[in-house]
Amino acid sequence: MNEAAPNIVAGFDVERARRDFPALAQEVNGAPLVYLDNAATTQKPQCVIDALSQYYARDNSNVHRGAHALSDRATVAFEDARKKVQAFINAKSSSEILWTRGTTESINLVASSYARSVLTAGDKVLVSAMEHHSNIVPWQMVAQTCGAEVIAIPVSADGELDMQAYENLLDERVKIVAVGHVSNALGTVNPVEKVISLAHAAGAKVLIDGAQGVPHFAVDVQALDCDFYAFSGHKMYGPTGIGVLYGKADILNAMPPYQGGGEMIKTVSFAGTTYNELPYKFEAGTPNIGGAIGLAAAVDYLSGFDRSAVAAYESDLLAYTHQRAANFEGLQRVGCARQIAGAFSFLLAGAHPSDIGMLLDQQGVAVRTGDHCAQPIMKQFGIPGTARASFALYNTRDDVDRFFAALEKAKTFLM
Ligand code: C6P
Repeated sequence: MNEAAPNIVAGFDVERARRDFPALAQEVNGAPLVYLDNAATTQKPQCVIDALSQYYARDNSNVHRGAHALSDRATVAFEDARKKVQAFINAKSSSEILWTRGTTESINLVASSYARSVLTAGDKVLVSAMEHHSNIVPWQMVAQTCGAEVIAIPVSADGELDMQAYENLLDERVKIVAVGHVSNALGTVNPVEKVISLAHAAGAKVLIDGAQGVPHFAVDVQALDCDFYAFSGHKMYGPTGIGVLYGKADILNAMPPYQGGGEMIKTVSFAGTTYNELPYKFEAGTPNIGGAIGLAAAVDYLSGFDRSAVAAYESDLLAYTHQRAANFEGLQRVGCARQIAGAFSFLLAGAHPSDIGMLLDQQGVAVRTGDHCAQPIMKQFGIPGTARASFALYNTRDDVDRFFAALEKAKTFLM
């Protein structure tokens, strides 16, 4: 560890946390792994791996269906997981927690069901110019079918939402505002409380894409007063293939179902079908039972920490990264918003981001390169993409030092 590196910051013991993640203790290309691709997906703590393997080893069964002990056990664990997620984001009721495959499916659900039923020709959906494609394309697909428009809220050269332009865009034709809590490409933390209150004053509903928010700080959907909040299990130490859509009960109750099939119905006949109550109305087919149980283990894991201590630790790490970056010749930060979480996007003069990624990987340092599924903001900045180091609670100043040492070495090949 770097000499100045605090092992324990604000009551959070990072070395202890690192021991929970078996994947971190490996060498890649002959060097100890420095995993800085956490915005893509985080590593999993042993308790999540154990929850998954115990479920498949002992309790594997379908839920809400079987008349036997294993099905009862699986159903109890699956519904307990929903309650854990409810408490984790402080939703009013567990029926407001819908299981999905992840953020992408959560947003598609709202677009296909809610947006399709409310949008008419001339209506508008506002998204920010820094959104992930998952929070742009589903709205475009629906807007195309009904003559509505998807409009980008401008973003400054620093990567901040232009709140004045946003206020100017809000009129009675805006039915939906969809904004990321934290940008995966730039790390910008958006002022979502303000975004939500302004949208509500204009009569619009708000979806917050929390894919990069939930992993870094505590989220309270009632305090935010958002109408929908979407996130993925795999970016918050849980399994892939499981995610959450939170929605206010009155809105979800009024929405048509998303997919048809088993579980989402009350009665089926050729004369007509009636639908199940929340949350099952939106959960057609056999769900990802193991995934939900694994996600509950991740919720338990995160909840075992003082979340504000972890957030302070991560923000100290990012500040240290920015400090080192400022003294690194040829490095240009992409995204310099006043409030940043999780991600550090950058370019090296004269080097293509994918070459940076490859040269870092050869030294055991994992980062992501490319447009990060955020082509509109890359286009605005006039760049094809960036290299991105993204952080989780188990990263250290030593990781940051090794990252810059590897970057220094890469530079000798690139420039
Ligand atoms: N961002 C990244 O490396 P899914 O794939 O459904 O779990 O999440 C999609 C998604 C939606 N919104 C934001 C803000 C995201 O960051 C992501 C996923 C990954 O940045 C993969 S592109």
